[in-house]
Amino acid sequence: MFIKVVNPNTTWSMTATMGPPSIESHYDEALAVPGILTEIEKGERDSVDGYVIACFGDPGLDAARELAGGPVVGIAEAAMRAAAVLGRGFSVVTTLARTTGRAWDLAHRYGMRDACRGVHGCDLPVLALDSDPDARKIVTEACLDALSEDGSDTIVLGCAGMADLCAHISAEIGVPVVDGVAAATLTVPSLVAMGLATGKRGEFATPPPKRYAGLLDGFTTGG
Ligand code: 2AL
Repeated sequence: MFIKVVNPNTTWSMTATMGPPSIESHYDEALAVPGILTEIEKGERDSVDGYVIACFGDPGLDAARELAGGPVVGIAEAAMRAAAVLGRGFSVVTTLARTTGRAWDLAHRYGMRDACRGVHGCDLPVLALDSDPDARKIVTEACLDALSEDGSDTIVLGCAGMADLCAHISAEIGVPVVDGVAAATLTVPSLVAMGLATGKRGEFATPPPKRYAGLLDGFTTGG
């Protein structure tokens, strides 16, 4: 089984050549999508069985589902669905407050509006998760504040860059802490093992053949 984890920001990616260094605005998200779709296209040629989109805004998820034969799972969707079976309510703790609107949009989209009790920014830019020596402490405190403010049962970490903080935070705060990268990278092989993939008879069918020009020349579909 061959699962491809697409990291939409070029900072943590070993392969992407096109994309923003971090994703923390709608502009960043939009600019991340061409690089993601390029990686999915390449993955289809390499017979990849399924994909993870490893950015919490789940950028390009629907388009990736149209292109890929196998299942595609975003880390926000995987994390929210996992958290929803671990308790009645969860809180999302993410990077900058400006990204909370997108997380709420996704909670609505995934039918998680009731389970999602709050979305909290902790004023850390994505790249500061790596470089700020206080990052772990700041995120842990934001998780504790979120739990008491929202009365939630679990925490969802709202950035791929928080993955390596998960075990520590979980030990510190004593509630389940869901890292979407782990949730999605374990969900995709489960779906593949069950022989399941995106339903292709309607909305997620392969995009119709179309010639794209200019900047989008490389995205022409249908040979
Ligand atoms: C993210 C993420 O997961 N990766 C990235 O670059 N930005 N999400 C976020 N809310 O900051």
